[in-house]
Amino acid sequence: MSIIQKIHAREILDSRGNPTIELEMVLANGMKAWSSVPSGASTGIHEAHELRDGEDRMNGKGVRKAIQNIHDIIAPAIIGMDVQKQAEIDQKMIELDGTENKSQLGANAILAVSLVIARLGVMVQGKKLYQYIAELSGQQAKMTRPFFNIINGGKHAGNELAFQEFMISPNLGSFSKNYFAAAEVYVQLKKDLKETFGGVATLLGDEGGFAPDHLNDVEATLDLLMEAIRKAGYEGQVDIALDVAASEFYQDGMYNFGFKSGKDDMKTSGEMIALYETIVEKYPIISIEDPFNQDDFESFAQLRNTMEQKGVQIVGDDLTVTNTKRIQQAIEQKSCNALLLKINQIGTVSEAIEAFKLAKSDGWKVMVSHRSGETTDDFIADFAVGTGSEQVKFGAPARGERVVKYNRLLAIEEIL
Ligand code: 2PG
Ligand code: MG
Repeated sequence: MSIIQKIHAREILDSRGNPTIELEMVLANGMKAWSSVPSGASTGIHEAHELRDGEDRMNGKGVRKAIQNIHDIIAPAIIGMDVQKQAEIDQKMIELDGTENKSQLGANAILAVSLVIARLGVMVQGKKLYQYIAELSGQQAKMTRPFFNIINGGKHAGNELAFQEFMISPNLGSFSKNYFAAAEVYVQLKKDLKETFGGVATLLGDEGGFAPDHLNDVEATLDLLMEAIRKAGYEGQVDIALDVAASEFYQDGMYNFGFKSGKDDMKTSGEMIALYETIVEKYPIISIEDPFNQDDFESFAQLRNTMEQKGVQIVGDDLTVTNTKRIQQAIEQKSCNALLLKINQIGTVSEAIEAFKLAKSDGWKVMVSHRSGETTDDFIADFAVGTGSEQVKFGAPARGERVVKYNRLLAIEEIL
């Protein structure tokens, strides 16, 4: 009786106050589940299409058309199908859409359905979601290592910092130890910022990290992190990761560090590489995401080549957009050795698993990621454990839409 009987979607708000989709599905046996869909701000141009209404209402960001597509086109096609047929249902939606980037129905519409199908598929089988994902992906479920974004810049903050994310990753042997240590560093950093720069420096960016208004220098920001780590008592036990999100400040073949202040400060790719070399020597950096523009496979490869020996991973996000074609190109050009995996970049659970597998086939690490605009849906926590992905980033160890995912990992760790 795992037959889909009813689908109802509604417009809700995400963590930035923008509309997004929440969806409820009911089976013939009375089982029910819900899903909701996140949304990025530093969105890669090659991502699947997020359908927005584009009218005056809600700054053009309404999702009523996407919801109408769910009710009028997707629902009639999949009502009556067995919810356990994830791959078939995902494929059906891809065909109904018929475009390369899901622009007809909207990747947001398709994703809401794909996520809830997985949730109900597992309920029917009486399993945990991560177990179900492990079966779908042919992997062994295992705990993952968290990366916490505690200083926000780029498109996620009103400050002048060009780099988007400064993440800490404690390495204390278990998820729960890493989680609580990160929270201690986070609170210490807040104290330090307040004492040194005043309360305004503790205002937050979109992912719950601090967004100090006076900072625009990469090394000064890293120094603040190192100081908070030391004072919190974790010196030598916390690694650092960066998401440069370089496409956001790529202008005319150069990188404009002054893109938010209006005072141009341009660097070439060569100067970017020199900057990365310097900070990797000085700080315990183990991961750099999107160090160059989203089509610059060559510079990525150049950096990967030098960083690999130093134990620093190069992560593709806007470059690879959880898309097997882009990942294939990155494999051929040796552009990355880690994949940032965002299910909504591609639009279905099945395709996200394909992307995962392809990255793995070349020995990459996988980091499962939230979006800067989030909901309280914690699906990606189970997805990370079920695929056995080595790493996750869900933002700061603070704010409801971020901690709901980390808290889910705490519960999974108890079971595992
Ligand atoms: C990123 C993400 C998530 P956004 O660039 O990695 O941190 O940001 O969702 O805005 O694309
Ligand atoms: Mg990114």
